[in-house]
Amino acid sequence: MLEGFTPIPPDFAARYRAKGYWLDRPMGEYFRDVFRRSDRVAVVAGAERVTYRQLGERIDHLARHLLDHGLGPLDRVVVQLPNRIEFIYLYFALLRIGAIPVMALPAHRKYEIEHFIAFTEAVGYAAAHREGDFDFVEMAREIQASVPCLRELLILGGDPPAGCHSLRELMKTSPRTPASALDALAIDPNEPAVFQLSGGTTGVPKVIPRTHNDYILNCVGSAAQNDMREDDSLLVCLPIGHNFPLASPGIQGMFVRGGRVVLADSARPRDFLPLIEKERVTHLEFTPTVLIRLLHDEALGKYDLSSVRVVNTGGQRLQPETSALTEKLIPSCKAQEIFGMAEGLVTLNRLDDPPEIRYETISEPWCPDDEIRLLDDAGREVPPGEVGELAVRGPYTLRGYFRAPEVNARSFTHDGFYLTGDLLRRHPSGGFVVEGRKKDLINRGGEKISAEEIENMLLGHPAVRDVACVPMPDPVMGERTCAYVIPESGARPALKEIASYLTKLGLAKFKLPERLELVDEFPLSSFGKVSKKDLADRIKQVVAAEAAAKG
Ligand code: J2J
Repeated sequence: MLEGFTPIPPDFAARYRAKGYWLDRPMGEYFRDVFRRSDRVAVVAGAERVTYRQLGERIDHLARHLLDHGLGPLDRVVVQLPNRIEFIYLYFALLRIGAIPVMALPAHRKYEIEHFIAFTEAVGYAAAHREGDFDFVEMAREIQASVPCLRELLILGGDPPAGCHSLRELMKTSPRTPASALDALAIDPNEPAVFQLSGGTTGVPKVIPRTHNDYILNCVGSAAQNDMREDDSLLVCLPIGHNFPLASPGIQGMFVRGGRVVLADSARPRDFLPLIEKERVTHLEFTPTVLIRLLHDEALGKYDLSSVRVVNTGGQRLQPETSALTEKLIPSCKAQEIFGMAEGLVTLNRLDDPPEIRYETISEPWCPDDEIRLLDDAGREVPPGEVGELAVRGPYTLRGYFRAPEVNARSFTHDGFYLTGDLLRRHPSGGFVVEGRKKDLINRGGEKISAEEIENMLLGHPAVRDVACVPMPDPVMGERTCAYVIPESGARPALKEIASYLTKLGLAKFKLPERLELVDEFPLSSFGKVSKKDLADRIKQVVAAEAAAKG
């Protein structure tokens, strides 16, 4: 077993196998067979249409190149590619050789990427050459100077400088390793297949190991609940490496069901609307933020969306009003909320449930062996109908973050339930309702920002004596980050200055505070800790008063 990985204990594993949840097949081999069995179109990416069989061949081709470069089972490769076909080639090629893709987001910058590479001891990094005026190759070189394990740079687009491999070139040139080497690799399906990243609550993002066994189940189960069929097509406009568009059910789920994946590299309605019409897309996966933008975009009425059957949202609570509006403006569809987490558990509400239940709840897990408890602060189960912290144990939920014994000690119960930090209530219909959360993060349009991470960085600013970051309500993003700062005496730091300080440290832009409130002291809770709840309530009131004043 990979050092630092916590497997599911043998008695549970035996049960999950006996019940057929775990297939005991490596993901690369499983998807090899998925790609071989069909000549239908699997992916539409720009002008390219790639069939299942072609996809399988190209993935194997790239996988052989990866073996040529000395990559192999359990090697980590940080993947930060945009929504292009090369993402799909590389992701599945890494799985094919048992190497572990570490799923970074395109928005991450040096601060995050360097941490992922150093922490997972990644030997490879894959990225676009440039995005706007940002040069990822230059960033990778800087990281290589301080993190020597990073050996292989796999670059998309541009003309990569010496020492980097161009993904497009690799697709064109012949690998040395024979095709037969792929099926001869020893890959244990109980080992981690993919590292997801937790938007998390700790100072640095946590690494989530997903095994071959659990990640196949994750997409097979959620695709069935999502009513994906062979004639269907899924639009992917969220960052494809995120657990939702990747596997819940996402592209993995759509491939298992034999349908088509349509890649969009922008989540702007005007960019993806023409694709929905042209490709007769049936399934959309959005965050509520993207959906709200779409519903209020005047371009919506200009396109034929009558092919759309299911509009999924996940990452944040979908308000019942938004579900109703979605079904009104796109009458062919049903809005289906997904409540999921990179750590495992995914629930999708049932498409045949009446609207009152679909709009209100996140239903129940589709897997009968997802065990759910709602706990009070003392760790006891709350009475039915009351709000408690969601704790979950099951065949595709992690038993420990990678190399994080201290975090694990507080994130799991002694009997292996993962403490999600989400507050849920059981609905009389049997499903669950998300009521809030107790974890210390900001959920900005579905992107999770750890308050502690930003606070730790801001404490290094010379004008900041103390800082507390809290969510500030926002009609479109759901939440944005507000930083409450106690300045050093005589200092009056401005928001711009703080943002440019964090940017210089290499922090991703979506994590920058968007409001700064200077205060003399923080309200304290009864334990004497900073009361974030009071601060969050305070900014909520301020924002509401400002909105009222504006009319
Ligand atoms: C309220 N909060 C939600 C929802 C996630 C599918 C969909 C989303 C994610 C995801 C995912 C929510 N209502 N419908 O991995 O497979 C919040 C919860 C949860 C956290 C997980 C998937 N859907 N959330 O968002 O790992 O707080 O995964 O614990 O990024 O998002 O975040 P993440």
